[in-house]
Amino acid sequence: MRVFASDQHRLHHAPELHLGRLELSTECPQRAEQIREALEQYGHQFAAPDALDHDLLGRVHAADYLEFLATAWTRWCDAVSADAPAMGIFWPAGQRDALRPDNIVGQLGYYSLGADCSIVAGTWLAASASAALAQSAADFVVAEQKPAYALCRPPGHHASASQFGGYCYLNNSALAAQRLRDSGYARVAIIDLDYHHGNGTQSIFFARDDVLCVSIHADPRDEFPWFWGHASERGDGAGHGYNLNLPLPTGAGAEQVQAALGSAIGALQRAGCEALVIALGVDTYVDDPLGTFTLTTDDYRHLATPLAALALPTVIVQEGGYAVGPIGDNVAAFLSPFDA
Ligand code: SP5
Ligand code: ZN
Repeated sequence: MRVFASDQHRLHHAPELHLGRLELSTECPQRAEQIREALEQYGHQFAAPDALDHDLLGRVHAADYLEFLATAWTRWCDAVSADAPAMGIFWPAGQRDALRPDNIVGQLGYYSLGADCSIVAGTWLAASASAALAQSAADFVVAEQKPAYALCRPPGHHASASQFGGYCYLNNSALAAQRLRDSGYARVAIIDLDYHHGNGTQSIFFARDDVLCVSIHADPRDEFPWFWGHASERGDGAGHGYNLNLPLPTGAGAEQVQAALGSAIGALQRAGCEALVIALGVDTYVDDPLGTFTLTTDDYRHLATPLAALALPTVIVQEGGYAVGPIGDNVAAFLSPFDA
């Protein structure tokens, strides 16, 4: 399998507010290093990304949000301190049409989902490089008609058009799907297998019928992102019917995930999707420190088998997964049916 990877992710490791304490995030550089080492050992072919296409970024994210992300760290250093991460502390909460404040402290709340991640000196460079990997993997799939894997870090599926959160800044999976659309595939599916609901991806495509979004995840009544991911969220206007949430109870095992994946594939086929993005989180692993699902390494191979059998142009984008030791074996197991 062609793997797109970059060292730029090392520039980003940001603190998160966890149960009342500021800690260095679980979303750490070793995650990507472990995946890279494992995939090298399994003989996958690595490639560097092309330059990020800023037109593509602007088709998924709001221009004012991109400007904010690119300049937030410098503005925070000027206004506050270079010794503390830039993070939100106030949110507009119930104020639906809140005006954007001018001050960086207010804007951090305006442009974020919560305080489980923050912005540090290298965040924008790392997030842009991560996005470039997704774009490059999509371009490879279009050109070569073979699957590709983007070793994205930071992840992306919690980032909406104009908010970061959930360790995500730019929505890599959405960028890959938009790239496939712009390359001529009339309808693209995103199947999100991360333990957490892909709220950002859902929101980006919620009113559109050209990108089907399906997410299999822990029920938001019990898990982050708390307010999105219910089965009742089906899409708006033209997009109605093109968003499908398949929440599972905490503690769910491979059989439940596999059954939900069967429903996801059915939806993809009914919608006539011509290309596929898989948002691959392996935080569904039995020993994941954030998740409660019980998947084993072998289960990832079984999960990927029916997806590979679709034989669609497929981009696999790395999302979460926090059991650092086995993360590479889990990703490699998922990729293996695509090379068969
Ligand atoms: C991409 C992805 O999987 N994002 C998940 C974001 C979840 N953040 C909220 C849960 C925070 C749990 N923090 C645990 C810190 C332990 N050191
Ligand atoms: Zn996750």
